[in-house]
Amino acid sequence: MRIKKFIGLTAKEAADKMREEFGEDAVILNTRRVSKGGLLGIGGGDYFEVTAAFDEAPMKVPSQTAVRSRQENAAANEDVLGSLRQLASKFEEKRKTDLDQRQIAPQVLQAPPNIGTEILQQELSEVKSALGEIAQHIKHSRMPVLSESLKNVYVSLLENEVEEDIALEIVQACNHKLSGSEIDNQSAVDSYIFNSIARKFVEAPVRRVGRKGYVVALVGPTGVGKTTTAAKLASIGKLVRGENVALITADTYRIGAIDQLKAFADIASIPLSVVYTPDEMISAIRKFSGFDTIYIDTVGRSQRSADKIMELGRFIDAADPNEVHLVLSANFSLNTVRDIYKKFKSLKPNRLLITKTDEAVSLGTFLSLAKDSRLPFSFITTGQSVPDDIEPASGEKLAKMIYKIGVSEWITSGETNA
Ligand SMILES: Nc1nc2c(ncn2[C@@H]2O[C@H](COP(=O)(O)OP(=O)(O)OP(=O)(O)O)[C@@H](O)[C@H]2O)c(=O)[nH]1
Ligand SMILES: [Mg+2]
Repeated sequence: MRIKKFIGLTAKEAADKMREEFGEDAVILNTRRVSKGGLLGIGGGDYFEVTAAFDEAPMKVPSQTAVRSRQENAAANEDVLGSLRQLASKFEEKRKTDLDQRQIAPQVLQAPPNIGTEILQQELSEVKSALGEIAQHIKHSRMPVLSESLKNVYVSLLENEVEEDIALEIVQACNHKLSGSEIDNQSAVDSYIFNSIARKFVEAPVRRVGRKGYVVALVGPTGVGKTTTAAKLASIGKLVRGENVALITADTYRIGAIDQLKAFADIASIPLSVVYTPDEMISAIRKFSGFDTIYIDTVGRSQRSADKIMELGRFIDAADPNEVHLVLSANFSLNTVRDIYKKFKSLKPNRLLITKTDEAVSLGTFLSLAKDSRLPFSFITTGQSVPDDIEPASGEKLAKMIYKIGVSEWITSGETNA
């Protein structure tokens, strides 16, 4: 997707430039008038700025229903664009008149605000708000023909970083499943949407109790919180579940990495082994085989260095873990998350673990990863405190973090009362 700003003396001129370069499929994300002084912001060199996005990826073949709804949307957008053009020319006329007046009688316009300027100001703000509404319509151009409540859900999902295809799938299934009266009932819609998001996450299999020498390894890019999470998991194992736990670190690369885990292991009285080679990993696993759980912290690797990930793979193979958690920060973009998953797949992760959810705006991105990988999510971490800031990642918990801007909030804020 390309995003670009187009500038013109009028909104129409900026939109025309956009269409010339991006074609008719471009989506306007924002339209604004940039004021450079002058009376009421007019006549001082103002210009219009249209921010637009254009998807360069090849189009997927849409379903019949999607084709129909897109055709309807295209027609609706044409209307909307027509209105936009009309408003833009009205705005342009007003601008010209004002400029003319300024040339004829500058002394009048430089006078203190009077009733005339108040009316002008009011009209300008009406035009501005109309332009805002139109931009909002165009922004969600793929929005299918849906009831008001489902439209709000769709927009809310997109704003929570759920991919457009997944958001469409969720609202269309809801539209299909619920009866007419249920669709008008906000809590019925909310509960359907919430449950369908929760069901998209696979539950992690339950570990068999009483099995000794269970090995859990954490892998992932640099700085995501692997060491902190290993410390949290080991402390909970020891303090909450009363297990015999041991720690192994294979991070002998980063300065201070060993000291970081050693300081924690000393305080928590958990044995720690530092391994420099895959052979030492085999020995350490053997040494701790009588322990209930062995947690392995590994060196952070950039997804861009395939050879370093391969080298890490030799340590993981030597450990032969029961669980390999791919640790990802909630702050990552969808593209980054996809790239990391692709590159770390060779380490055969069988769990996904999300850190730093306390810093993230939304977890919608992870719905896409759940779909691509079909892997269960094990834990989410919610802060830096060891061991408090960690929770099991149930489907409900994740759904709550994705569908958190409930439609009910929109209604109370008055946005859907029109
Ligand atoms: N806000 C927040 N910070 C976290 C969380 N988990 C870890 N951190 C912080 O993230 C930073 C990096 O944590 P580490 O545990 O050292 O990360 P790492 O993945 O082991 O890093 P490398 O070993 O360098 O790859 C530290 O400042 C942690 O306190 C979390 O859930 N929320
Ligand atoms: Mg670390």
